[in-house]
Amino acid sequence: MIATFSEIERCYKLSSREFQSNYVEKAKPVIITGLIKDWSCYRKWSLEYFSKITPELKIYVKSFKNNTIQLNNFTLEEYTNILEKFEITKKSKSNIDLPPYCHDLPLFSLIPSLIKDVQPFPLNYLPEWYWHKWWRHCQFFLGASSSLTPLHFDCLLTNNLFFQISGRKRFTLIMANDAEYCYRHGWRWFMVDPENPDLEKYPQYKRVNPITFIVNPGDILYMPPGTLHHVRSLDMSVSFNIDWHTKKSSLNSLASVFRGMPPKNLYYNFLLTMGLGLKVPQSIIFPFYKSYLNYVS
Ligand SMILES: O=C(O)CCC(=O)C(=O)O
Ligand SMILES: [Fe+2]
Repeated sequence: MIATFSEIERCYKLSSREFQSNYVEKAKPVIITGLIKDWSCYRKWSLEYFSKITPELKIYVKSFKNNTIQLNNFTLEEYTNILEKFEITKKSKSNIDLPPYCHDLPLFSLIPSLIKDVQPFPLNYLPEWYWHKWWRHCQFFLGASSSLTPLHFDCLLTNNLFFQISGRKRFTLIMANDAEYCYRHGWRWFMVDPENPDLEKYPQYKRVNPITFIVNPGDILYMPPGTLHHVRSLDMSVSFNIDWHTKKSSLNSLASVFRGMPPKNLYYNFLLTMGLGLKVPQSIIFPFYKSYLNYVS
């Protein structure tokens, strides 16, 4: 079956059964509202708060330029100062350079005291295999207003639950079966810019049905495996995600070796399949898997 959707659904407090049967099994994206409104992180988390707890924490940040990713290192304090200065300067000056983006940082492992700020966590949306120390699989995104993640799919072809904590983001989603019209480069990036598509250069993009919408603080966005996404921050923003397989998606991901998935990704997917399919516990898999959390691809 070919899935095309013209808009994103917004559902208030989905039960885990509805989530599985109406969205995960149908590979249909959805925004879940109302479920995490009592988390204490909304009151507490700001870039300043993170930086005050661990000013010396060394982080890496990314700049997406000309289809490459440049990496830089800062302390958390240095980085938050850069963002603050940017937001102030931006009010009076239009042509200032966008700061780099702190993108895919496993912050719960680096600052474990943050885990208590996202309780109760909707574990029943995830396969039981992930319940043990689920937070180890989360990646954070901290960045300035206007930050951009160019069009891509998540590199292990996992499901993605994305939690927006502060600031808004504009997402454009393209379903996996339209990827062939988006001009892939490398394994998971795409040449087309959905905000300003160049149809002379990329004429096949006319066939695509993108969905664009805004994700607000307190929203959870679900993206099925292989969904292309382009993400523009509209404000200074804090978000995190958890990427996860079902047994079925882990097996599908292994088959992607025939579609160009790099051997390293295959290795990580093999480990996850051992966990989800053969029930090898996290305590055995995770030591081999954990380098994935710092894998830039
Ligand atoms: O929020 C962003 O800028 C990117 C999010 C993303 O690509 C993801 O969650 O996989
Ligand atoms: Fe992504």
